Amino acid sequence: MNVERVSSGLQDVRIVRPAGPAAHPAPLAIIDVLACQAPQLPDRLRAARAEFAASGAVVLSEVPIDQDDVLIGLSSWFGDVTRMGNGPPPGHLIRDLTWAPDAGATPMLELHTDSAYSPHPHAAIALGCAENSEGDWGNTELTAISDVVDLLSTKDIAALTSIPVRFAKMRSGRLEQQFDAPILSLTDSGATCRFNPEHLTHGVGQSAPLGEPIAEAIRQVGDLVNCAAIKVRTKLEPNDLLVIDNWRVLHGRTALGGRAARHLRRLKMMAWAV
Ligand SMILES: O=C(O)CCC(=O)C(=O)O
Ligand SMILES: [Fe+2]
Repeated sequence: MNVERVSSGLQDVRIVRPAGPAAHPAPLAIIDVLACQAPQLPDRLRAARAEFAASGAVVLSEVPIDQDDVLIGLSSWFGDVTRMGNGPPPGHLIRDLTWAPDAGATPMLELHTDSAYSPHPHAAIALGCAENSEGDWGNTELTAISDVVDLLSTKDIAALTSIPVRFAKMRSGRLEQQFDAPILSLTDSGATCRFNPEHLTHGVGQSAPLGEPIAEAIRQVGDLVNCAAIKVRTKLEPNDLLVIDNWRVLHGRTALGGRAARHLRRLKMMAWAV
């Protein structure tokens, strides 16, 4: 897969709202407001959405990441922004993911689907970059599941599409949520999957032992998602907003460390707008 960059052209735009305890305005109204200041925005959003539909991921650049309304408005162009599952509880429309050098090195995050343990995993997620680590730290990794399917054997595909496995979410050593489902689904419009090594390890630990066909197929997926020929590694720059289709593209990141702080702003979408 490729991850295209589309400039939003919003670098100098600021939303000015009347003072007072206003609720968030309707997301599409935010886009209207932005388009008055940046008339090229609707065309660029259409281009970004076409790219998202084609490849499952796109980077909108030159986004003022510090403006919550802008993040919510732009993300809503791709799906319904939700607080659900953007926690830990209570969920937030925008969740700040921060790392500072005094936290010490933090291991890599393996390629995964968000909320794989849920009956209906989030449709999409957006990661806005306020600041990022230096060098090879904190790089984003992406793998399209369609590329994995192209390399899987017919036998493994049969096991992955027909045999449910358990995904479990633990919090503080206690089971929070679990769901049994096949890892892979093949439809006329392409492949979708749920795959999360952490939730799979917890889930499989509590369910009946897996038969060899599905155990072997899971090992194959685990290897293939990390195959250098199909995995994309990219570094989010400040003011980038990466939007990922959570059903078609797995995401992860390299380890955190180094001297520079990292700050991403995460939004989650329940349903696709396209
Ligand atoms: O830190 C990142 O780059 C990604 C974070 C992530 O995937 C997550 O919080 O689920
Ligand atoms: Fe994630």
